Amino acid sequence: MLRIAVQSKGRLYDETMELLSEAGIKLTAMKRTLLVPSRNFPVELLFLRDDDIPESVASGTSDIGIVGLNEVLEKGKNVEIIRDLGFSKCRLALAIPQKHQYNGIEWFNGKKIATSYPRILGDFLKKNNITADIHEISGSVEIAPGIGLADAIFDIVSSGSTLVSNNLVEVESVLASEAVLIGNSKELSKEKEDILNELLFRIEAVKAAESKKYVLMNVPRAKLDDVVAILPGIKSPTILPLADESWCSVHTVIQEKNFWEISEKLKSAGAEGILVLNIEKMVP
Ligand code: PRT
Ligand code: ZN
Repeated sequence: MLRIAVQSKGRLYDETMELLSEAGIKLTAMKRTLLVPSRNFPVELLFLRDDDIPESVASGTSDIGIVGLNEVLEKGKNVEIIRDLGFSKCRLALAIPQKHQYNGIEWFNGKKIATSYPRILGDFLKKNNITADIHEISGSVEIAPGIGLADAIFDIVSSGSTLVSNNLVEVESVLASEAVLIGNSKELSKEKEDILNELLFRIEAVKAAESKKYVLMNVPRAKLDDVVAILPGIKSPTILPLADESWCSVHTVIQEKNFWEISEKLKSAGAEGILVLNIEKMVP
């Protein structure tokens, strides 16, 4: 049985559960107890506050964990990043009141900065030879300058709207973060290692499918070469006959981000009835 530490509630929860579910891991009735085993895969989930996940993994209480990179770096525990998971993307940034003129990082010399991330901020300031007063607070960091508690803040930013509504402006982006899968350096038993490898294989299949679409279209046989030349398929596209022998059906997989550009070219090359489908998993 492999134990995975996950956030019990909060911003990481939904997508963590979705990823595990897409990897085929079903839980026994989710009563939101602390430790929930899967009913079809040899893992159990330990539900924790995100702050406690790095320590739980470092100490070996959990074998692996899913948590924000920001939390991993701030806690400074002895854990390894196994892979990026691509969700809960955000950044840790320095922000100052809009009314100030900012002309470079020296602005922060002698200033008081409120943050919940004193370690990451301390390292950043040191690297840039800035001497500032780090004021650690655990929540509502963005209101600190407005109430005279600090001159600036160092906090998580996603859309930036929290900064705007507190009359702050981002001036230095320090760390790009996202959810990561972490493990510890302790050697896993053969049994746990096999489970982890199977889990990673499944995560790989889910992630590989995420950015891709299955595309099918009808193409006049006479235009087939032109259409195939446009398609950046995984290998070569599948070509199936249609009842009308002068036409065929072409199936392939493309990167979603390329879809609009390619679909224009396909239409002008003669493709019709282009269908785009989601792919659930891609097993290499
Ligand atoms: O209770 P627990 O300790 O488990 O949770 P928590 O309250 O400490 O963390 P939680 O659930 O708020 O966030 C968990 C993780 O989500 C963080 O550690 C980040 O890795 C990630 N994440 C992604 C974010 C955001 N996006 C985010 N926007 N964490 C916080 N925010 C905050 C941001 O600071 C701002 O105050 O959300 C607010 C809205 O952001 P804007 O920029 O979109 O306005
Ligand atoms: Zn937390």
